[in-house]
Amino acid sequence: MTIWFMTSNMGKVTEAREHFSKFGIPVRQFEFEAVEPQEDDLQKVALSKIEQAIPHLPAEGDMILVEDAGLFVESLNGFPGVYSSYALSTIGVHGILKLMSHLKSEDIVQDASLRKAEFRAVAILYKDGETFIGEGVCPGRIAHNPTEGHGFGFDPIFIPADLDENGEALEVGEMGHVSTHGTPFGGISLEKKQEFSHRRRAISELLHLIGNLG
Ligand code: ITT
Repeated sequence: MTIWFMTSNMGKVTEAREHFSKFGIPVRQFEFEAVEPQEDDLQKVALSKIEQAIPHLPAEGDMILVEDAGLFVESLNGFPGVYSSYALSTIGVHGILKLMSHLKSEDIVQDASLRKAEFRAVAILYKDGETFIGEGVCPGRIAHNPTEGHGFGFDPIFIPADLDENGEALEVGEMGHVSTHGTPFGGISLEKKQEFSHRRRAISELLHLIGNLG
C-alpha cells in the first residue's frame, strides 16, 4: 500500500513523508500534470486534481494525496491566496515585500499586526472510492527582509505566530511557549517548522480521520 502524493514540489513530499512514516506507509511522488481549475477555494482546486488523477492510479488499493496551500496576506485582501504558485513564479518573494513596503511601524506589536498573513492548507486523500479532507492554518506575519536558509516557496519571508503550551497558535505579536523569535520558516529547521506548519496540521487531521487505516 502506497500513498501517491500528486505534486510537483519535492519540499512538500519531504514534509508529508515524515507524517505518514508513523503509519509505516510509504509516500511517493506522483508526477501527474493535472489542469489546475480557476477556483477561489483551495478545497475545490484539490478535489478537482484528485478526480483527474483517479483513473491513473498505479495499483489497486493505492491512495492519492493532494495538498494545496496558499499564503493569504491580510493587508493585500488575501493575495496571493489561491494564486500563490503563480505569484511566486512571477513577482516572487521580493514582489510581495514590495507590495507591502509601505506597511511598517516603529511599534513592534502594531508592525506585526499590519503585516499579518496566514498559510492555509487543504489535504485530500483518496482511498477505495472515499475521500478524506484535512485542513490546517498557520497564522503569522510577513518579514521585512527575506532570510536565506532552509525551506521553499515563501518560507524566507513568513514568520509564524507563537504557540501556547498546547501547540495552539496565539495572536500575531503575542509571546508564547514555542516561538521562532522573529525568524521566518526559511531560517529554522524542518523539524521546528513542523511544530507550526499548516501542512502538518492538515495532514494530522487526515491521519486522525483515517486512524484505523493500517
Ligand atoms: P503542487 O500544486 O504541484 O503540489 P505547488 O508548489 O504549486 O505544488 P501549492 O499550490 O500547494 O504547491 O502551493 C502554492 C504556493 O505556496 C507554492 O508556490 C508554494 O511554494 C507555496 N507554499 C506552499 N506551502 C508552503 C510552505 O510550507 N512554505 C512556503 N511556501 C509554501
